[in-house]
Formats: sequence, structure tokens, C-alpha cells
Amino acid sequence: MWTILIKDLSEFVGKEVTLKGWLYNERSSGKVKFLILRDGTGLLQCVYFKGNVSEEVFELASRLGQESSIEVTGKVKVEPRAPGGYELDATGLKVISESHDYPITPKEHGVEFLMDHRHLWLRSSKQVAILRIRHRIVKAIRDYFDGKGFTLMDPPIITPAACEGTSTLFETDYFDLGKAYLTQSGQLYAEAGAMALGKVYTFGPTFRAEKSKTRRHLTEFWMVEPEVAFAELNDDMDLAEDFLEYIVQTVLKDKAEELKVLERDTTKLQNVKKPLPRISYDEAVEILKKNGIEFEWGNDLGGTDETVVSNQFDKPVMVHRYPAEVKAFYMKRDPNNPKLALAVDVLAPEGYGEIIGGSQREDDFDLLLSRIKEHNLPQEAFEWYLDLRRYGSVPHSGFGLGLERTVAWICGLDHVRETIPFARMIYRNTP
Ligand code: NSS
Repeated sequence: MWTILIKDLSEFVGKEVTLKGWLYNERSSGKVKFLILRDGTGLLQCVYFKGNVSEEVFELASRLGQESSIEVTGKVKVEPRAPGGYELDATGLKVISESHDYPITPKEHGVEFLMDHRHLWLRSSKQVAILRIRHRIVKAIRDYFDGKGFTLMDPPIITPAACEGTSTLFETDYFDLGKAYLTQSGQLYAEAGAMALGKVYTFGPTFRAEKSKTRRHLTEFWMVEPEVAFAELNDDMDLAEDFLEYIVQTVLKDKAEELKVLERDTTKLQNVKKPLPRISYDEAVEILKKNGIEFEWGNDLGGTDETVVSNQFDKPVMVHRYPAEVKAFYMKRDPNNPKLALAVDVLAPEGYGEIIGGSQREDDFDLLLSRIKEHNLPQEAFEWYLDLRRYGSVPHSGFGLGLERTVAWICGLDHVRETIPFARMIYRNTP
């Protein structure tokens, strides 16, 4: 007799096995009791016939509450109608810990209730599928960059200054050194890394004190940021499209089961192959105007604008060369039109909006210094960053991909709150 996992049942057909897990659901029909066991790897219907098991076992099977932790024993049978395709002709049942009045029942609950019980909600099949896909995406991201000669470099989380604008900084007191801030992006440190190692990527939590209460905003989210020395904007876009194709195609191949649990229609995801369309900001503005949207040149694209633009394409679209005014201080200006920044945003289809933001960086010392001043940033805190332009400056570029927005898009979820185990948002910092 073995203790095995539900995912491995196919190897044990006809054999007597023991499994450990939790009672996911149950139903009865007269002399038969069906217990649905979950063990984190799948679901298994365990069938207890009154005549085949001791009275004690049958009574226990009838009494246990949802999410009781249990050990079941029985013979594995093929049963195409059962979830997962197997069934346990059960004989034994032991309780590890009884559970009663589990707050999340198979009926519908409101999303705030579920978010309040996120620590338990994680156990449901859909949430398990999302977490598995998130894990696969994280691994695909690492595999991609590791396989292309990038070195993973971990930037600090406590930082002395803003990277992406001062309006979304989380501030904290830092001993005798005054204020410190939670990082908004590892980019500035990745730039130092690229000058040391050539190609690097950072991958970790980043923070934005976003006042936005939208389905795309978290205050704590994960971002992967490649940075490449001697790369210009076009190289950056080549990298972004190759990278996105790899991630999406890998998930489609390896996580088909989970996508099925989420009832994700994957037709549009199949399209995510290079080349991706590239349009300029000016062209995006034209598209907006043609679609009757009132949009003033010079503004950043809002959520609805992004949706209108991306709806014109059946793949993610790269929008490049934004007005410099609405972009970060470190972006290089377009030599052909200094009003524009050599920036690129990648907009996902199906209304998911911006998943990647990137740019070629300003590599000229004087220009960078004047940008720091224009943005009223404290020069002292950026002296180390200016050093990168003092000592062997080179053209370089990179981008940041938001993990949660990517998970939401690939899983087809309508809000990023379900893409991270414990979401942090403007109105939520628990559990
Ligand atoms: O602000 S970004 O557009 N760009 C940067 O932070 C650059 N420093 C990246 C770089 O070039 N190395 O953010 C990048 C991505 C963006 O496209 C979103 O996918 C995600 O990070 N992002 C967010 N996800 C969830 N919630 C919030 N608040 C959020 N902000 C950005």
C-alpha cells in the first residue's frame, strides 16, 4: 500500500492505495457516499458503499464537514465520468482533523467575502489553477532570460529615491538617514548591472502607492526587468516580442489542463507569435480619432484608449515613441523629434492593456542631469546613477513586464487581485 498523489493515479489502476488530503465536496445517494478528495494535485471521487465498509467508516463518511483533513484507502478504478478520470473504490477512512462550518461553500460568494477569506479561497480549484499558471509563467520568464545569457540580479527594495515618478512612492523612516522609499522598479540598479555584466534581469516585488482602484492596479506587484548594454529601442522591441511569444506558447503547451479549469478560450493566445505589430504613438492617436474618441495629443493613453487601440489587432501591439512629457525622466529622446521619448508600451489584447513598459535610456550625462533637475528629483540621490554616464556610458535599453497583469491576461481573469496569492490594493492589506 502506498501513499500517493492524485496526479499519479494512472500508475495505480487496480491497486490498493492510500491518499491524504482534504474533503472538497460530498454527496450521498442512499447506500452510497461520495467523498471528493483534493490533495493539491487534483480531485478524486472516493466511493463508499454501505455494504462494503464498516459501519464506523460509513458513519464517519456521512459526518465529516467540508475541508476536514483525511486519509482514504481503496482500489483505484478508471471512471471516465469522474473528475480526473479515476475513482477510488474506498474501504478505509481516517480523520486527521475534522472541520466544520467551512466558510466557503460550493455556492456563489461575493468577491469581497472571498478576498477576506483569501487564505482559504486559495484551496478552490480555480485558484489552484491560477497559482500553478503563475508559477509556470515565473519559471518561463527565468528560463527565457537564463537561456539567452542574462544574469539575474536582485536589486534593493529599500531605496533612496523615486524611479517612476514621485506621486506613487511608499515612504518610510530610515533611522538617522531620513526618508527611504519602497522601490517602484529595479531598473536603475539593472542599468548598473548591465554595465557590469552586459545583459541582466531583475525579478522581484515592486511597490506603487497607486491611488487607482482599477482591475489592473496593485500596490505591491512583481516585475521582471531585463536591461541590455549596447541595445537600442528596436532591439528592445525585438526582445519583448520574442520573450512574450515564449511565455505564452510555453503556458499553452504546459498548462492546458489549468487553462481548461479556468474555461479560458485560448484562440487569441495562440496568435501570440512574432512579429508583433509596432505602431507609433502618433498612429495610436489616429486610431483613437478614427474611433470617435476625443484625445488630445500629448496625453498618456488611458485604460479605455488602450483597449480601443489594441482591439484593432489580433495580437499584442507595441506602441512606441510617446510624448516625452508623460514618460519617466530616464528615457532617451528621439533624435528625429525631441518631443518624443524612445519608449515602448506593449498592450495586450482582449482589453488587458499595458503589460510591458520599456525604453532606450538617456546615456548622455548632461541631458540626464538636466532631466533630473526638470523633474525636481534630488540630484544627490542620483549621483551614483549619473556615474553610469560618467564612466563608459553606452546606449542601453530595457523593459519591465508586470507579472500579475500577464497572469490575468493569460488566465482570462477580470481583475489582478486573483493573480497573486495575497493581493495588496488601495483598500486592502489583509489577510
Ligand atoms: O511603470 S512601468 O511602465 N515601467 C517601469 O517601471 C520601468 N522602470 C520598466 C523598465 O523599463 N525596466 O511598469 C512596467 C509594468 C507595466 O507595464 C505593468 O505591467 C506593471 O509594470 N505595473 C503594474 N502592475 C500592477 N499594478 C501596478 N500598480 C502596476 N504598475 C505597473
